[in-house]
Amino acid sequence: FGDGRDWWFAHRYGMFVHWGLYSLHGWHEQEQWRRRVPRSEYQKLQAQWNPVKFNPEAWLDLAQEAGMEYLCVTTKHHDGFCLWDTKLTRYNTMNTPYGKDIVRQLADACHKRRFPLCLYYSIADWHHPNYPNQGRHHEIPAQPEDSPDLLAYTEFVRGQVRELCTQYGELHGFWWDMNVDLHRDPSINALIRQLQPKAVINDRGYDDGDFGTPERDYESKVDFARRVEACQSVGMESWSWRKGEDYYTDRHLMRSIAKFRARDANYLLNVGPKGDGTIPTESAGIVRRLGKWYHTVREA
Ligand code: JFZ
Repeated sequence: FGDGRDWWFAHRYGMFVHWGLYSLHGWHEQEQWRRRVPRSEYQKLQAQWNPVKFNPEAWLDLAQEAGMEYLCVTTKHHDGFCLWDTKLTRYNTMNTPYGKDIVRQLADACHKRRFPLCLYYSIADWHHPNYPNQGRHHEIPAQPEDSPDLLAYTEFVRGQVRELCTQYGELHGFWWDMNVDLHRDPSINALIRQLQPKAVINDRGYDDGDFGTPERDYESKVDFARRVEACQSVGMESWSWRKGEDYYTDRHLMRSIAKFRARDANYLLNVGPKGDGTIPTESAGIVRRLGKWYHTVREA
């Protein structure tokens, strides 16, 4: 890049975190859609959000122990629930029994130890009345109480991006997900670039961004002519914590990480904390064991 984003080439391995209301049930981050839970039902989870054991230092300790060099966390997944003190919707962590800003705590902890922080943000939104849900892939059916308006929704996204890029200090990345509409508005990435010059931006947003984001099933088709950041969950079924999850073997994950590292690509290994804020022992164990191996690879 030849600018502030170059940190990314020296930090190849990061921790991805999927965490939100869905973590309370421990099934899947797309529970609302996959189980066809009515919105009115699903949003009751807001009254149960109280992750009293959440400790950003513990997450970062684990990441650093494992040789990971940056963090990327879901500020808003498809369910629309926001983990920060947003003024643009009441569907956020402040209006819960917990009542505290998660992104604030993570950002403070990251800045204190100079650990790069990237923010995941889903454009698909199963809660916002302006998001034009039409029942396409990764969308719920149109809801009677909705007022679909893609341009109004885009302004909502812009406002949230502005909050995230101005209220939490330095960001090192913005990780878009699921622009189902393929609505293109390059001014949104331009805003991020203006406010956060060190932030790398992936290709799932409003333009092609800085790099491609292949997932496990797409490894063979990866276009390494582009810059790449692969992402992979430790669990086989879910990105968020799942009770009784089948975890990948260490060997499988090592091969995957090594494959991308050998191509000078970046890699996000994902864990899903439980509803109480702790990272499940199985996931933490995997991350730790891979870390022992990764330290030897990195030095080599
Ligand atoms: C998306 C989400 O739907 C999922 O819940 C998770 O957050 C994951 C990281 O991202 O799923 C995708 C998005 C894009 C592709 C595959 C799964 N893709 O481009 O291959």
